[in-house]
Amino acid sequence: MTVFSIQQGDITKLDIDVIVNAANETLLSGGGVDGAIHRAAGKGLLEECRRLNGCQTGEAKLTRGYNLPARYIIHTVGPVWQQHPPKEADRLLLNCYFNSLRICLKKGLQSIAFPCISTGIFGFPPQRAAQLVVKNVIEFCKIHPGLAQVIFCCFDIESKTLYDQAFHEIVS
Ligand code: AR6
Repeated sequence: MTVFSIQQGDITKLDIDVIVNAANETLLSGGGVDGAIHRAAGKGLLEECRRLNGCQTGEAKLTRGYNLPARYIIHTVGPVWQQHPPKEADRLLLNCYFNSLRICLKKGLQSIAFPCISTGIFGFPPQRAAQLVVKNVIEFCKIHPGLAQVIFCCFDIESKTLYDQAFHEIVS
């Protein structure tokens, strides 16, 4: 059975098998959580990312964690909210989560932490994302057992409140 938790804080500090990066299609670093992960992981990460030839929206790619406490990083690219009809943006956002979880299952990685993908610079409405993500990630893990722990790592208190609400709506 998978244990889910919602935490507030900096994802780069988590000592866990995998943290997920909300990257862009170049995988060559940017601002937000992407910049924080590259700063904390060190130069080796950018060198490995250069060899990956980018990543399409909704897809996900694995690298080592370098100087992070996390052993691995999964880089995924969320949708830019303004560039898609809402239902298509939902589908692409969920692909980021599902493809990241699939990599963990395939590699036997037990614990993963996600940031609130696309809800910063990429402009996806945070409440819509929280409700969509919590419901569908829980469902995915029921259908595909094998992960021990999934953390939703919220940077700010507003995101954490939205995730707490979404979680309670589902379990109540
Ligand atoms: N730990 C956890 N969450 C964080 C951290 C952190 N250290 N820093 C920020 N967040 P964003 P996006 C939260 O903008 O919307 C980059 O330039 C943040 O508060 O990082 O997917 C990439 O290269 C927000 O809730 O990612 C892309 O070009 C969430 O992480 C673009 O931004 C996502 O915000 C991706 O935009």
